[in-house]
Amino acid sequence: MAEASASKMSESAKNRYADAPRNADWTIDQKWESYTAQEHDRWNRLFARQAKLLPGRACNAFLEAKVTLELSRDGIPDFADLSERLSKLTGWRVVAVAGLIPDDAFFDHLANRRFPAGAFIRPESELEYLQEPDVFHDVFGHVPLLADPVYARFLEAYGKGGQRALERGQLHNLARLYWYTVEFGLMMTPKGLRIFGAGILSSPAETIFSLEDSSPNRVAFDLERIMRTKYIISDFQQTYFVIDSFEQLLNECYQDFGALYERLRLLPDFEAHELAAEDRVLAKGDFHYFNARGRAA
Ligand code: HBI
Ligand code: FE
Repeated sequence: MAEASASKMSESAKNRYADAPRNADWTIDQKWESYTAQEHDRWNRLFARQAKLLPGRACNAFLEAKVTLELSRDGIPDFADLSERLSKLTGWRVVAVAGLIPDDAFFDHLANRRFPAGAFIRPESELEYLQEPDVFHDVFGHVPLLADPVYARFLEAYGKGGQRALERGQLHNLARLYWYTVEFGLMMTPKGLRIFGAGILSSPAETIFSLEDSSPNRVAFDLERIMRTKYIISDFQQTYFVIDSFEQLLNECYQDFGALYERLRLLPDFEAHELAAEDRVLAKGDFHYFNARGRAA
């Protein structure tokens, strides 16, 4: 009994929304007025660090939306206030959740242009990296691109695709698409590589690593290849996939996934560090960062 309460304690100590009463769709009340000065200050410090690093590294759509959505306002955004501005642009709204929610609820929200964002902010001790998506990862990392009309349509389509993948029992294939684009995607632009993945946009270290380190592979986006590629959740990516545009991402995903899923069933997976014969390789990684840490490579 003691351990359980201790781990529960650590969960709710880290995330004061862990025990918040929730609705049937897993949303909770953000209770914006309950944020303390310390929590707003932590957001401001996380924001200031990335606001300095991202110009010249994040894609234009992100940098423009950060301004349009007035994300530079002081402190943690009030989701109702932010949703007023966002919904006028693309119909997307931001709804508060306590943390990860069941896949079916998650996809239903995306399919209806509601982005479920964690209401808690990471503790000082986990400023650099945390597993659970907190308000900085979700709102600073994911929300700005929802102001881009093409990306907004892609993520809604992803939500609908997720519901179908769940029914087919092939969610793991679709989760890889989310991971290597929505979370860790790069984009090739006339000015060079730019970031659009939220997991990178909300991480100072990976912002630099993903664009400038010689360790990882960088491979041109290929939907089937990505759906066959395993991923690591506890370290930088060993392979980054690069799209040409959000239009490409949307068009590639407007196909009959049923036939694709059938093919995937018969094809072997790729490890996160592997290159495939059919890859259009933009950069072959030398893996020095991963080898130095004794990671598989
Ligand atoms: N819940 N709040 C939240 N945020 C996520 O990113 C999330 C989730 N539940 C499920 C999930 N992601 C993934 O399993 C899907 O992307 C596959
Ligand atoms: Fe995320």
